[in-house]
Amino acid sequence: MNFTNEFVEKWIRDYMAVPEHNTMVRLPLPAFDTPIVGFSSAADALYPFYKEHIDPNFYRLPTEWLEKRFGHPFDPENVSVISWVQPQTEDTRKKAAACTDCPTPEWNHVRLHGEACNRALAKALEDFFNENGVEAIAPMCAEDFSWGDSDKYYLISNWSERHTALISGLGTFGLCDGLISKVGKAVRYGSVIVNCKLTPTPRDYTEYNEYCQAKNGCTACIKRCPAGAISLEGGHDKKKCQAYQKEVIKRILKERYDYDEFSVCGLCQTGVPCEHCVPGKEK
Ligand code: B12
Ligand code: SF4
Ligand code: SF4
Repeated sequence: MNFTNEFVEKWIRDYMAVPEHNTMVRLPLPAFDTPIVGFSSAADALYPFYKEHIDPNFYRLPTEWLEKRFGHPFDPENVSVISWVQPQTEDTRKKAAACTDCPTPEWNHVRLHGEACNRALAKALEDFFNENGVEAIAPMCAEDFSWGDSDKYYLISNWSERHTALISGLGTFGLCDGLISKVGKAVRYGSVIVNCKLTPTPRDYTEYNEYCQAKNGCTACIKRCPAGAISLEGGHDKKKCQAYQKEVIKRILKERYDYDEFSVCGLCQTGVPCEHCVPGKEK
């Protein structure tokens, strides 16, 4: 079977259009809007660049993920990465944008149950390719996906969905560390590596942080962050961010909403010019 970008994109959209595949579970609402999809070749020079940049001893190339799973070598020229963006819904975004110290339980439902849907999509797509004779792996669902400590970047993982999305033409980083996609930053990402040729999505940027408007004086995410974890000089302070999510958000969600399933913040993703578009390119 020969696969095309259009086929894969439709497969992903159709999957997410099924209500049971796209749900906040705790509320009768979809977790995400329609996904957008990008593609890259494992032979793209940015993959080895990011392996070196993040941690050459820990970060894996697309072919290394396949080789570890299937136990034989793969030709990067024939391997592709399918990367997608799952946009938060307008309702979730608006409610979070109205918050100043802690997001809504809905935002946390998306982190917990929406992310479970996102991983289920990755697993379903991985299974679909494998069943059709194309070796595939979804790193975020793999037993050997892991986080690590890094002197340079504090927290890292052996497969970064944002760096993958950047390589796949979907967007560039913002001052707060979030990746600003074509449909903005209030999103989640996912990906699957497949042993077949798909056409890489052209990147309409050359700089890794091109869409971010900090260079033109935007400080919106700095103002949105209740933890003081974002600055023009230092970018994103992950330690402060993580501590705020684990301690303050956890306490407020319990006190305000009697909610204790999960505790993430993400306030820098809403109420900012890059929330649901590339800033300056709002449709
Ligand atoms: C660890 C982790 C965290 C950590 C650290 C985040 C981080 N920035 O690394 C903590 C706990 C703080 C965290 C918090 C959040 N997270 Co988180 N997290 C992850 C995870 C598991 C791994 C991230 C990782 O691998 N980082 C690797 C390091 C290297 O990334 P980095 O330091 O940011 O990279 C910088 C450099 O590479 C540099 N850079 C890039 N290119 C170049 C080129 C050159 C030349 C140079 C010089 C530099 C440079 O810029 C990057 C950004 O500053 C991913 C899932 C995944 N596997 O991808 C989700 C993920 C990043 N998180 C996500 C989300 C949504 C969040 C939260 C909003 C919480 C929430 N759910 O509401 C907050 C947002 C915090 C913020 N301001 O970004 C989303 C990203 C959404 C987005 N728009 O980008 C992800 C991708 C999960 C997903 N499936 O969608 N998270
Ligand atoms: S809010 Fe402004 S400074 Fe922050 S990431 Fe978005 S465009 Fe960049
Ligand atoms: S997730 Fe919250 S604490 Fe972390 S940088 Fe964004 S606004 Fe600040």
